[in-house]
Amino acid sequence: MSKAYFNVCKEIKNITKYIIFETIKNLFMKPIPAYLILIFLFLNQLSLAQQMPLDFSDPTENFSSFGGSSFSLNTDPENPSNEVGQFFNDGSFYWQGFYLDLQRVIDLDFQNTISLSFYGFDSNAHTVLIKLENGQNPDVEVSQNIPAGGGWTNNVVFDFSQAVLANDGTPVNATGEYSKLVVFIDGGVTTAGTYLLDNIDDGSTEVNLNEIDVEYTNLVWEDQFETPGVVNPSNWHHQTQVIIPGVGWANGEEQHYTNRIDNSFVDTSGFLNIVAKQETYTDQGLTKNYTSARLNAKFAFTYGRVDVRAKIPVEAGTWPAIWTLGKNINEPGAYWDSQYGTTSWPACGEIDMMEHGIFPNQNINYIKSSLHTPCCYAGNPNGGGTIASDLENDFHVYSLNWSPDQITFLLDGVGYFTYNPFIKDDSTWPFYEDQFVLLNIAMGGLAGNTSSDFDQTTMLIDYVKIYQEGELNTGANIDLKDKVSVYPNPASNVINLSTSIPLSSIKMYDIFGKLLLTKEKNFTNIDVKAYTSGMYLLVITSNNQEIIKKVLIN
Ligand SMILES: [Ca+2]
Ligand SMILES: [Ca+2]
Repeated sequence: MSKAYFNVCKEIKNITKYIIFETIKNLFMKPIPAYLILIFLFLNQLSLAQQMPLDFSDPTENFSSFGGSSFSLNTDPENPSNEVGQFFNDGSFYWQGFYLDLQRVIDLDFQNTISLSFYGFDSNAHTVLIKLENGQNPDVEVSQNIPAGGGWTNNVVFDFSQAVLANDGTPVNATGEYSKLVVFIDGGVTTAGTYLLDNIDDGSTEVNLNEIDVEYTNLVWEDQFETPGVVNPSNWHHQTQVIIPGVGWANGEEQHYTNRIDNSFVDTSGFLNIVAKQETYTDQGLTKNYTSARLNAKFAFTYGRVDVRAKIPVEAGTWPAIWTLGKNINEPGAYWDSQYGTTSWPACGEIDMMEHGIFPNQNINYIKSSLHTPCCYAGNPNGGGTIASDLENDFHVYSLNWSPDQITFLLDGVGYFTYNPFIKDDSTWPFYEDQFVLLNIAMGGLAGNTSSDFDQTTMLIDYVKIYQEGELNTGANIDLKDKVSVYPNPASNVINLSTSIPLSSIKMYDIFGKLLLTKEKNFTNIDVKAYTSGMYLLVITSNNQEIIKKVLIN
């Protein structure tokens, strides 16, 4: 739904390629041929966020591979009811490996060992190296020998209190959280082979990643669409000014948005109707083949829950959406632009609660939720989808639960995707300022063509409700950890804090416990330019409760 101009795709590819090149360079400590970078780029897009421990019973426990290796799920040759991971090296490269990006991090402060079971089809001795990346601390690794003999070797323990730094081999008692698990089997030699791994265990227990972390129960804004006729102008703004002058809307879309009652109205049954029609319509010097409506809520908020009960159209060529944009978006014609429009898309942040119709390879009942931020936008943003029952005929409740620490999307009260980047900074997490809800149906463009007999279609919306924290919830029994986020982390110049509750003090300590600063006002940021690189602790106090956040200054 965003301004996903096609020319940004090239830029994204270049940025992605650079990041991946740097990653690979760090992995191998030397430049590698370009074709490997392309393989890595391709596979990188397929990687799925996962959590430990890994027993391969879940088909999404799917490692990505690089350097000529490949990963697949298989069954245990000694136990047909046990799923295992199969790791294949073709022997073409010294450092063939496998990785998994973890949505829930490995925490070495909780347990500093990782264990696994290894199966060799051959009877040779092997080495397995586990490397942890994308952490609070530098990358670390531990290697273990698998004795000759073949078959299963169970409970091989990798002790990260005796790890080495991946970049120079310095021994280190590794600590902290890491979000990427990398496995090399017989790294450093060009030996082909097929191996099985199972029960990769860091001592943690799987959790429901889509469980919401903060319950928002205080209704702060709603429209139940109970007054038939025009859309309530105190709640909604009709956004009709095209965002690309002389062209129209983004993504090759073919509609004009109008403020006519033909395209949006409240019916006598209590539903907002957004109507997309096929008609020739000229506005702003542009003639389009479709009209529709795009509504901006005249209410913006930071953190909370949005519930929208709606029935959405599924016809080919239609692109219904329920979503939010930053109130600060610089987009002439948007409701908040003239007063607050300082920030370009995607730096303003975009949260797509529900989009339908632009995923041609998906089931007709597939809906997707996506985040657009400076790190990740257009083509392949962070997101996740689910399949609803009978979208065309059933009302569903589409929900967004946005806390300082995570954004969870729910369909009919059941979470199906959570965005929770390990490092929250302006590139991954512009979601610490006001957003506002948008409702619209776009036509054509990424949604493809309509059928020849298309006349018009309607999105029916029963209500839009926004909840925030209740007064009672900000009292003594809050879980402070979920209420305060610190970003960027690592930081070089400034550490920002965002919070939905009042703070009373922040104290910063070095790792030896020496108090470095105390703040009792202006809790929005801490200037850290003067501090040397390393780990520091922030002790944040609210209502006599404390939370400790580890921050890395580099
Ligand atoms: Ca298993
Ligand atoms: Ca209603």
